Amino acid sequence: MGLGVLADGKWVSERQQEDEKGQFVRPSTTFRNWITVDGSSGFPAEANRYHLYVSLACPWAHRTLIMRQLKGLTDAISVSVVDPVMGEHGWEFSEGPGCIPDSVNHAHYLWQLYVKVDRHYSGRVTVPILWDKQTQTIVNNESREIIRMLDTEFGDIAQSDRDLYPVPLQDTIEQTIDAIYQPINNGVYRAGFATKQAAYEEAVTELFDALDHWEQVLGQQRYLCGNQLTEADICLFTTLLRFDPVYYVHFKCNLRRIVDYPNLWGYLRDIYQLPGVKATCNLEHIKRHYYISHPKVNPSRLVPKGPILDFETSHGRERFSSGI
Ligand SMILES: N[C@@H](CCC(=O)N[C@@H](CS)C(=O)NCC(=O)O)C(=O)O
Repeated sequence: MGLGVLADGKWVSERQQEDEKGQFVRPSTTFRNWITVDGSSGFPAEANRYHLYVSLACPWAHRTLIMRQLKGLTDAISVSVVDPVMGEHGWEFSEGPGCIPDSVNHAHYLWQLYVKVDRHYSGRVTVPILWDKQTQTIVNNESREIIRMLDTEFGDIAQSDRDLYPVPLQDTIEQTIDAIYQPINNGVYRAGFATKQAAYEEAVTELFDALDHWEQVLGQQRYLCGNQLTEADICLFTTLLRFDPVYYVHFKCNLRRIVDYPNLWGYLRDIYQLPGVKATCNLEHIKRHYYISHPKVNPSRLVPKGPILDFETSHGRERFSSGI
């Protein structure tokens, strides 16, 4: 059993996800509408209108939860959390620890939401999903775009005036998110889901070259784009958090751990310790999801006990700037 897919509105519990070279291919997401301050897009920013469907295990969905916290949008945007284990029916809702059932659509499986929006939907069923309760549709299911909307389009509804996409840094932020995506955010999956040695080695080499590069950068400045926290940092953080507990072992990304990189490790703790971030980090969900949901990678489905990690120790990164 592997990852499933919708075909003409019907759930199929197995799909091919690598090409003939054994390389993992991630198809692009399909719902790409925008919420805007002025409502010109048809989806005006409003409190209590939008809902996020997330998994606490998923690095892409985790980005949106962090942004919701940092922007002070927890009262305005509600959330459902799927069960960490993706089984025969894909993501599903449950009453397990840390899970929040679907109070909006009362779905049992996540694929039911995609079919509700499009009876003939074909494609992957992924989190995160940004849902519009008013028109009962999926606004967007691409994390990079969802965090941008939460960051820039909610005006006074956002209780924090923190700006993670400041005008002078916008080009740098876009370039940085692009630069980390393929080798790092997607790179761990390219390594872990590769089915041929060459594909795996290429992914791992690119991954560690990129980590080495950002380790250098973070020896000079507090965050990826300078001394100010930006969207790019949220995008990197969710991958780094999962690295030592999961990717190092499960996805065979084992040249080095994040704790072996002094700057990346301090940076990871710095962001973890920002008010609101720790509450979004659930290592139980993270570990259970990966080790149990990918029987092709881990047929025994045993979840390792370790590693012992302390994200709470002082990180010393104030030496670069007082922060945000
Ligand atoms: N490009 C998407 C990727 C989302 C994604 O791949 N989410 C994973 C969870 S980590 C998922 O739901 N996978 C289910 C599947 O592939 O069937 C984003 O950034 O939002």
